[in-house]
Amino acid sequence: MSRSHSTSALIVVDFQNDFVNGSLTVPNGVDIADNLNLLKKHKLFDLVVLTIDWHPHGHISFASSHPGKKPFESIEVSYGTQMLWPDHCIQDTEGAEIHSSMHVSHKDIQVKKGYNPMVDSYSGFLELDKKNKTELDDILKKHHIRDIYVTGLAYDYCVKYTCLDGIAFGYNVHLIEDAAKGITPDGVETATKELEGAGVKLVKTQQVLNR
Ligand code: VGL
Ligand code: ZN
Repeated sequence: MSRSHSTSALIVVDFQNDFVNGSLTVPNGVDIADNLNLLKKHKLFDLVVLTIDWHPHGHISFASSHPGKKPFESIEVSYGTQMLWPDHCIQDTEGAEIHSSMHVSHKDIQVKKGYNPMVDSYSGFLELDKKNKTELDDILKKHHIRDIYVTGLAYDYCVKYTCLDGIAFGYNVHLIEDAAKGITPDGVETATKELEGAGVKLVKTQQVLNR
């Protein structure tokens, strides 16, 4: 942030129509829009990155791609267990657009993920098979970012994996807990323990704004 020594980035994960109010709605997800807008408005961050879940039709994570399978069942794939989802965030559809409750600046950098038909990508950094990186790490490195502040949807999936990979890639990771929402309460509870164990710092929007 501007008042601290190290350069920092705000990362907003997957604040897209299908997660806010669409085929894979995260309960109360829309409620974080106010905090996201506050965090963005105060120009506290050197960089704002918006990750975009960006799936082709027939994506491996869609239940509809696996005959006989239903959303929220899981299957075994080459890289482990894959949870199956309703079709969501299909490239160039309205469901993949950023939800209009969040203000988007022309300076915000958008990073797409999940475009590989055969591999899902929860993390903004790395696909689930841990082979292919997105552009995120290179963008952060280019801007000499050391601290990342992660927000968005869903806490128990893409936010969690982005935080864990952030640690693995060597960043100081802060999760702004009142600027993220999860798919299930149990998922959020388990994720929180895992994230704290991994060294992710949990903070609140007001603490960040007052820094
Ligand atoms: C997400 C499930 C499937 C997320 C993305 O953004 O958390 N969850 N694709
Ligand atoms: Zn997805």
